[in-house]
Formats: sequence, structure tokens, C-alpha cells
Amino acid sequence: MKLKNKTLLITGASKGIGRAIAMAAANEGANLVLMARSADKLADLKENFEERGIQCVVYAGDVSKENEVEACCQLADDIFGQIDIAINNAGIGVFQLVEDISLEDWERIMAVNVRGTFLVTKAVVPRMKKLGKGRIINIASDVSKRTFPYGSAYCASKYAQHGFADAVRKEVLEHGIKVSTIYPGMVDTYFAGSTPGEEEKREHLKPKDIAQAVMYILHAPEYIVIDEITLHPTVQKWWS
Ligand code: NJP
Repeated sequence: MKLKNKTLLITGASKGIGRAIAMAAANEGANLVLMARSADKLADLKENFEERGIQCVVYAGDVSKENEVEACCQLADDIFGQIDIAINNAGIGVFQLVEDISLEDWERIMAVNVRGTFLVTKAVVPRMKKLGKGRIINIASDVSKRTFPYGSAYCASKYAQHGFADAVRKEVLEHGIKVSTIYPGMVDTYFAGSTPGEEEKREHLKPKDIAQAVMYILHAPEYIVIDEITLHPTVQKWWS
């Protein structure tokens, strides 16, 4: 129960990696603040957690909207008094030739992956500064540092997330706030319209593998800041 009395805000918590992080944090006794757009999925999760005695509040909202991010953080303050840990996990991708990417898709990817990470970070940092401590963990991508064809918009957003988090880490460490980024390779989730359990994803990372990396970061001794963790499934030839 290493996260007992700690409040975790997780974006993109309705499914996939975010949901797995919520499960892992619940097992450690954390109070949960879950944000995603799907109210029904969040309500199911809340019910499940509360049956197990886990305190959980949910906020159905869009991470790219400043008023909704602030309302979610305010809800966390009202119910739990503080936000100890924020996980920037919500993310989307579209994979097409550059000339086929619509402006709407480009702006949506940037809004969720980059603006959303910015808005949550901007909202929680002053709160954490008041506490004199805090953790921010970003779920970026191995394509925050390499590129691939058809991935221009997604790679651009994930490079941006990486650069943003790296700079913020250096601003906030003196306030006791640690910023870490996880760079996963292929994970078997609902990402980009796929379905978990598909045969070709059998040997991909599982959402719980990323959740374990999050727990490793959160359980590190106070004197350590873990800048980043990169993980791939062994079947992925990420260097090619
Ligand atoms: O994807 P998925 P993952 N506001 O589709 C939420 C990165 N990653 O778990 O809003 C708020 O199963 C959505 O909820 P809902 C990836 O870039 C993945 O794989 O209800 N929430 C859902 O909970 C992303 O940053 C792979 O539809 C919003 C969640 O986001 C992170 O991992 C590889 C939202 C997405 O769940 C989690 O993705 C890699 C919004 N506007 C990095 N839009 C991989 N899967 O292979 C979406 O390198 N969500």
C-alpha cells in the first residue's frame, strides 16, 4: 500500500494504458482522479474501485480544453485536498501519408497529445509547488525520439511532448517536483482504432507493463529522479 493517501490524477484513464495505471495505483491504495471523455467507462471503473474500498472520482472531459482540465483538478482539490501525482497519458494517433492528413486530424493530435500535456502540467505545477513536492509522469512514445513513414503528425506530437517534459523537469526539480517520461514501443491497447488481443499484437507490450514502469518510478527512493524509461517488446525492430 505504498500509495496510501496519495492522490493520482490520470488522463486517458477509461481504457488501455491509463486504465492499467489506475488498476496498479488502486492496488497500492491510492486515491484516484480519472479523466477521459467516455463517461460510461469512467462510471464503470468508479463502481469497480469503490466496491474494493478505493476512493475514486471521475471527470468526463477533454484534456485539450483548459476549462475542463481546471475543473477536473478543482474536483480533485475539493474531494482529496491535493494532487500528488499527475499522469499525462491521454493520446491519439492518425497514420497516413502527409498529404492525406487532414488539417483537422493534425490539430486534433496536437491538441490532445501536446496541448493536453501542457494544460495538465500547467494546472498541477502550482498546486504541487504549494505542497513542496509532486510527481508528473508522461506517457510519450518511442517515436518521441525516432520517426517512421506515415507517422509524421504523431511523431511531431510525441517529439513535442518529450521536449516539453524535458524542459519542465529542469524548472520544477528545485520545488521537489519530479518529471519522468515513459517511452513505450508497441502496446496492445485500443490505440488508433485497434482492438486488444488481436493475433498480430500477441507479443506486444501489455498495458500492465507500462503501469509497472509507472509504479517503479513512483516507488523510487526520494533522492532519485528517474528522467525516463524506454521499453519495447522483443519482437519490435525499433531500430530499422
Ligand atoms: O490508447 P487507447 P493507449 N481527452 O486508445 C483517452 C501512448 N502510446 O492506452 O476519451 C481525454 O487504448 C481515451 O479515452 P476516451 C499513446 O500515444 C501508445 O495505447 O474515453 N482523454 C483513452 O482512455 C497515448 O499517449 C502506444 O476515448 C482522451 C486513452 O486516451 C498513451 O500511450 C505506443 C482524449 C487512449 O487509450 C495511451 O494510449 C506508444 C481527450 N481528448 C505510445 N482523447 C501503443 N498503444 O502502441 C483520448 O509508443 N483520450
